[in-house]
Amino acid sequence: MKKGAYKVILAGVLLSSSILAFGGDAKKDEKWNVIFLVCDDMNDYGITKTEDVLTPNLDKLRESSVTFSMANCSAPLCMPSRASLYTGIYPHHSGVYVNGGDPWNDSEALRQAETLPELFRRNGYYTFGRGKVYHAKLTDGRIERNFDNRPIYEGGFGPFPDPKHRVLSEKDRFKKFWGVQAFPDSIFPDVINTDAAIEFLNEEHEKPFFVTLGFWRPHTPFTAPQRFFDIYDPDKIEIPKGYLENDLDDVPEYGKSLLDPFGRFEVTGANNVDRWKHFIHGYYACTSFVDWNIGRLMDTLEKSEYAENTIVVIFSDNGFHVGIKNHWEKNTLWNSSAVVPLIIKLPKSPVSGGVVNSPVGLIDLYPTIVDYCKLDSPTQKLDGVSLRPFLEEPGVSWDRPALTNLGENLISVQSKQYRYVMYPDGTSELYDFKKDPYEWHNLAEEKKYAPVIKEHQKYLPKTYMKAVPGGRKN
Ligand SMILES: [Ca+2]
Ligand SMILES: [Ca+2]
Repeated sequence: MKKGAYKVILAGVLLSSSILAFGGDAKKDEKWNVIFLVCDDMNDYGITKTEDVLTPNLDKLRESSVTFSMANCSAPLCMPSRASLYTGIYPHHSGVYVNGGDPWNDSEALRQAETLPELFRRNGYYTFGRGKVYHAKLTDGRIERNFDNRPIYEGGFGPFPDPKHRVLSEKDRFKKFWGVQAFPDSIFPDVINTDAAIEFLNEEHEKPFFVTLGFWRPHTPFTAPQRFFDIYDPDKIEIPKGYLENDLDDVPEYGKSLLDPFGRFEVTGANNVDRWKHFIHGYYACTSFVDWNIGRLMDTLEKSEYAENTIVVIFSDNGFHVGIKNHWEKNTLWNSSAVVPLIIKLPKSPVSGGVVNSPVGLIDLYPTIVDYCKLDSPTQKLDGVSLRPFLEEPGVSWDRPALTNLGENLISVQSKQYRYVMYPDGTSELYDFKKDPYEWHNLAEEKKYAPVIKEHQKYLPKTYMKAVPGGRKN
């Protein structure tokens, strides 16, 4: 046999064994490890608008992963989004719609639910948690039920900028969260926590593991090491393409009432374009800083003994406005807040590099992981569905829309072509984002779209769990 022919046959054998291994069928007793990386307030710029935001490590990772371009959070704020995705329960079933309060005590659904780390532990896994995972404080004893490792160093949003680097506004009661400044690597919680996860991957583990690492960036303040600012030319930073001066003219009053609660856009936006660009520069730097930390961890994984039996899931808890619709941050039901990056890497997947353009939800992560890791079912009913069909065929036909919820009757439904937003006072919005990607033209009042709206209303919850007490708007 010619040497070349042997190579071809060998490649064929390797390929078929790879396909067998995919899905966990090759070695009956082998269990996948799982790494869950949750970013805070990272919008989809890093995965779909790479010409503006530099994320070389995510770009590289995407070549061996499946990327979801229309993944929606269940709630566009840290606490409810995380409570939902780590329990697999929609906000309208838990009553946890916004930040604030004591959700792990006051929501019966959360109290009784098994979180994903708790389920992994029950299934014989070692669970490792670092950084910002849940946002809300867990009830006593629950940390012990979630994680085996100690310490579970959290870290916080710091380092905070000096006053002269902050936005000064009387309305901005969270001044410390808002500013741009460079600091050395060593004082960033994201560096410390990533280092700990790297150390974990370099160790030998007898049990399969579930690692969840929560980054504090790119959430404000936009502090990062200097080199991440330096990769951008400040003169080339543009205001977002999706910004339209009179965009709010066709937004109902209720929608406007959700905007800019602290006057941040007022002092950094259209009235002061230089400052606006300065803050966008900070957001990009922080996104690249997270990308660098993800890259360090992925390089370690690749060189480790776990490279071929570890599932990696990377996502953000919510999106982020950088001025679109005169708004900074999240807390809205439009694409900027609701759509998040989502990347899933399955070892040896034959569809690596694929992109899914159907709407899915972070609500689907829990059932996806249960499916792939063959875990015993959790005690609660899961509201999502496994994303396995996409991970086997990214272009598979899919009719299930994605829900994003901010309160009782305050919800959006994203289908393949439209986003329907409903407010509690009965007003609404409808956007055809295939024709209008920045959601500029509200079609809800146009008669010919009444059937489209009716179709989307079918997916709205019939009832909403009463909100837990103590919630706040932002
Ligand atoms: Ca967040
Ligand atoms: Ca508009």
